[in-house]
Amino acid sequence: MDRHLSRRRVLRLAAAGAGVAAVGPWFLRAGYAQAGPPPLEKKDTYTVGFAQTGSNNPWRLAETKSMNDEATKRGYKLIATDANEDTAKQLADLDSIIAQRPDIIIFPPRESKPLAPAVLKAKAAGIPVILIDRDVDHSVAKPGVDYVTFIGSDFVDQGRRAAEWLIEATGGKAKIIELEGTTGADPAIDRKKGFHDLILQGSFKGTPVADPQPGMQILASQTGDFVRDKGRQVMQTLLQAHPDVTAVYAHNDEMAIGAITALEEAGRKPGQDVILVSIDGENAALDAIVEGKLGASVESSPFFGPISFDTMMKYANGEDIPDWVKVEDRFFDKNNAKEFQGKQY
Ligand code: GYE
Repeated sequence: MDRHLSRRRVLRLAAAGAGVAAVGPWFLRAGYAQAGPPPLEKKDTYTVGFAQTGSNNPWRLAETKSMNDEATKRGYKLIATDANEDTAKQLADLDSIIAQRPDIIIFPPRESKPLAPAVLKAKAAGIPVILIDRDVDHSVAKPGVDYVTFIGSDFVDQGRRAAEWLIEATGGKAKIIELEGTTGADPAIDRKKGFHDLILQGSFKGTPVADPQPGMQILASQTGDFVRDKGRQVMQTLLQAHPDVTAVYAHNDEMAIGAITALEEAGRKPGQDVILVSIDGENAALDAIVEGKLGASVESSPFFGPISFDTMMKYANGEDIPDWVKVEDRFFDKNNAKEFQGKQY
């Protein structure tokens, strides 16, 4: 056997080889209990399970459309569900998808810990899983072992980039309100981490990258659930407790736009006396940047259709898939927002 084959590839080849001689579910075959994710057969067409978390913001809608469009383009059948931003419903949706036995399941886990067992369930049913846009807790389910891969952004890095921009824009002096994403969601955990590391410790992933920032103070952090109106409401409340706020870090654009409304309703001038930075890069955010109300937005792309199906095909072809298929993100601020205005989602 070629020593240069990776362990994962060896396991996958072993599992595939076992299919020729043995009968019964692949995961029960002797010696393959430790094998990686269930294999995916090469076929002309596929049935793909897609369990969306919800449809309450433009980002989610753009992602769903991207998955639908790509499935249609390739002539694949999509079994799609929408959990209405309810973690228990997403678990139930996945149970029902598993029962329909699709060839593969591709989904964004709403929360990283509660959804990890669903990945193990799919594996036990012999259905490979690709996670997109949010990851699960690796202490429960592991990429390359329990599921094929995680396709998505580096959320810690997004938080770092937002912090770097804010330090620069405020000259290292700011009183910050942080509007967090959905509690327990991978991007909310990591976007907080990347930002806090840089602001509070002057370090990134354990390595010093900037001077400690004694002038940057985080006044309060609270979840706005990645939703515009919740962002507005939370900002309204936090503004009363912290009228001295001079900056807002929102984990997504929708909450930043909600915060802009709350600030304006309170007679404040977003972009002037309160500087805002957020993440995603949706059309409404580009408009707000051009209007001078939002300072910058770190991109987090929702267009997972093409990359999901390409990765799935590579897996079916027996190619090596890294544990993390990283999506590279651009950065939008007043220097380039006009150029992308109306071209996003
Ligand atoms: O930033 C946010 C959405 O999981 C990366 O979820 C995604 C995030 C995205 O609701 O707008």
